[in-house]
Amino acid sequence: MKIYIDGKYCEKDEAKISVFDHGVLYGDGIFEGIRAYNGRIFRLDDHLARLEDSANAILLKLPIPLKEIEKAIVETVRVNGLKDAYIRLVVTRGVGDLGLDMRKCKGNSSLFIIADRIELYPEEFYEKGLTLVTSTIRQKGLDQVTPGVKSLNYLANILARAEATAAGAQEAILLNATGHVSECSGDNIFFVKNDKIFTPPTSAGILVGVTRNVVMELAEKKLGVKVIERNFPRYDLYSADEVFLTGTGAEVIAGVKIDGRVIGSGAAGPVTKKLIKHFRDYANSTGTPVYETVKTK
Ligand code: PXG
Repeated sequence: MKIYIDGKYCEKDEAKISVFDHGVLYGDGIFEGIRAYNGRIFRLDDHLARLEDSANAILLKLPIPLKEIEKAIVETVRVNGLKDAYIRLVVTRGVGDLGLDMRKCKGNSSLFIIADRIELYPEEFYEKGLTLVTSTIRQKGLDQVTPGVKSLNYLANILARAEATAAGAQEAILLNATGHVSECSGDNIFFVKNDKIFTPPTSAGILVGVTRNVVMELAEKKLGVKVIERNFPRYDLYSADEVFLTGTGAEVIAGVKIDGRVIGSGAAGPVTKKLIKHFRDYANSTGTPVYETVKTK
């Protein structure tokens, strides 16, 4: 496996960064999780735009222009010979001293890109759905570093996921400070009630998922249903006809049991199944090509 670090490709064992990097010392940095399907990178522009927004929000200057980051992502998938891949891109503040002052990171920020095979939920989960629990951990408030920034501070999400695992569930739902549903530890959340689809608005404190946006588009275009963004308590999930999650890793997947309550039929429902199919068809038919060379006359 070849890993991109600041313009060079190294073998996995040699892919290392400094212990003085503020990404390690303080979680000072940002990341993106991106998929490639069948030799094409899915919604790369959306991921790059979110990366740029995250960088701007934390006063981080990207080490190279976005266009060059795009090239590096494509190249990293290419040198690893992957068609279907999970791409993890990280930008850290770079090397500094032991203080919090970001001005002490005198060099550039650091960029590394890993392209690997993807670990997915087994296919049967797309039929039978996931078990979810509500986490005791609250979503970060909007007056903190907004959950919209995909920062390297993922401890709350990791601990929420650990609560799910301890309860025999696959994902954890995070409520925000007002008790409304925000999102899951690594996925956005939707529910279906009486043929309407709902999802929390950005003001609930969510990462604005690339998959979330695609699914909202597909719901409107393919099912003729406009997704309603509004705040809701977890009781709306308990009484929903269907609940589903969206994320780069999971794509679209049902949540069929929440805090011990069975949701709808207890398996992936008709709307979720349609969206799973439309999403897969779309993901396999679009994206930035990794291998096709531009034809010149
Ligand atoms: N909320 C959170 C907190 C996330 O981390 C999403 C929503 C969905 O966003 P996208 O843009 O992926 O639709 C995420 C994304 C992993 C992994 O390794 C996690 C994510 C994405 C890819 C891989 O667990 N989370």
